[in-house]
Amino acid sequence: MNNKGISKLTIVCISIIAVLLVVVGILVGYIAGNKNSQKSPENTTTQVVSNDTTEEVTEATEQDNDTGEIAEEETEDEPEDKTEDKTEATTEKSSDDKKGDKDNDKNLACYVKMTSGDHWENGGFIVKQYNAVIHNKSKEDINGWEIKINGVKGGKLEGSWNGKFKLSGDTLTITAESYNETINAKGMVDIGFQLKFKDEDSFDNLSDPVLYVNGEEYTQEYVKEEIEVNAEPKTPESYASGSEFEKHGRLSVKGTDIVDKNGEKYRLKGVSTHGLAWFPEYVNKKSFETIKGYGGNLIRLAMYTAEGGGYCTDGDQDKLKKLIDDGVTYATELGMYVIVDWHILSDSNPQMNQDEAEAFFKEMSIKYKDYDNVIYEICNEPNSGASWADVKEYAEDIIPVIRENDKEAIILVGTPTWCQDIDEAAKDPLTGFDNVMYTVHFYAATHKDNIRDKLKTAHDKGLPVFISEFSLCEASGNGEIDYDSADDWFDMLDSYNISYAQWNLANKDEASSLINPDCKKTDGWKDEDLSETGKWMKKKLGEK
Ligand code: IDC
Repeated sequence: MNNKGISKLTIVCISIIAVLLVVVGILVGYIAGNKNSQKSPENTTTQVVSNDTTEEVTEATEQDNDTGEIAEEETEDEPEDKTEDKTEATTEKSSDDKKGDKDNDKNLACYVKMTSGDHWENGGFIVKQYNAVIHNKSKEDINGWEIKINGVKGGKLEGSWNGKFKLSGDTLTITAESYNETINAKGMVDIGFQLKFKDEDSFDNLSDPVLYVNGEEYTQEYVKEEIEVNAEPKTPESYASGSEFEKHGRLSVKGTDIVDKNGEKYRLKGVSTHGLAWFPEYVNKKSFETIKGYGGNLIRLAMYTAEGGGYCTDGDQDKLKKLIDDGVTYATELGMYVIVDWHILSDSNPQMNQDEAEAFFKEMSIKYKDYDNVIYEICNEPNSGASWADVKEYAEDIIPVIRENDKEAIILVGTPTWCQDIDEAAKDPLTGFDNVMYTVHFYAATHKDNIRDKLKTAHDKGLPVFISEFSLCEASGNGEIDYDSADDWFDMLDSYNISYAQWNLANKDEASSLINPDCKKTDGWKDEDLSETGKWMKKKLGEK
């Protein structure tokens, strides 16, 4: 072979190698591209499906969240059509986070909302707990209800409560017990059960629950109640000179703290009225002035929505609103802060009277938008079947109603189980709103370390907490007083700078009432006029 021949061969060989390199390069790029696309939310979705508590799955979920973020970042550099795909997939993902939660049609006047809770292994089965709440948003009582859930094939009932359960073939049928046959207008019925399957995927086959009334599938549409709101903005006359309000002005929320107009940490402390309909005589300027004299800077106006004379039941709405207006005026003139409290209680889920709540807060926020001392408490104590998901949904509707008028006021949101489950809110707080706080309520003789632990968890996670109601006695509002437990509570509240209002400014014959039952004075109380809890309140408000 001559030199020329060798060089020709070399050129051919080099060319072949070059072509091969290019092909390999393209292939590697393609595979890598495919690998990256595995981070896309589409795949993420599949991971979330196994919404488990095992370590492995927790990891998957976390990874998931990360991936969600990555996916969003990637989106920016991608062609438009792909971006659209990803947005859709992300939406899918977030609804998939609620996997296990099933509703029948929420546009119905009466519907079932089914949520799944914990699950665990037992004797080769996986057991999952479900909660099904029938919400009757209509104005009529519902009788003879029945729920059917399909896709239960291969499943077994492990436990159930508040209903009669029959599992036959593919279908689980739930009918009423004698005590919950009637679902009152605006009421709810709360049912629970545990299902078990051999494998986890089977849970995914469960259908949405279907509600039947008197043997017929329920189809009545929910018609939103349009409530006329007549409100004019009011202008505060004056705030007492030298008052707390004059010094601290409009408050806002920063981290876990309330801060004043200068950005300094601030703390509200005061009392809550009893139900405005029951003890209206304590809504007077001198009464509030007496609390101010003890060192208080806050009055909470508690307006029951369902109990006797309640705003949404048989109450005189104009009279109740007049009491609120008087209360706001007196507090303002005295330079105190004032909470307008939508005091749900036996109407355990704020969604029951949501239309009225929207109209009410629309009116309040139009009226008091120029009052920098007004705070809105959008639901006192969700309880019974009301989950944090329900409360959150409600808050996401009500807060914008207030914000439309009052851009900055502090808004207090109740938490499930009579304002004990603050940890639930901390797991999934509201997003996109400023100046929102979450409430904890305690009755020192009943609620102790277990609730304080929840408060600590929430505080550690950075959740701003407000104690809009507490007393030293039992949860009934009566019974034993536990000073030691109250001290334990206040050690925590003091160290976290948590604001509070003590229940209740009235002379009812119950331990939580701050005035002695035989004292008829509605202001200017001397020590002998105050109950045991009243004396404690005076001392506490006087502390620096
Ligand atoms: C109680 C009152 C009592 C009244 C009752 C009505 O103290 O006089 O008859 O309500 O149901 C709460 C509630 C608050 C309760 C209080 C004491 O927010 O309305 O007031 N409490 O039971 N949560 C925990 C305790």
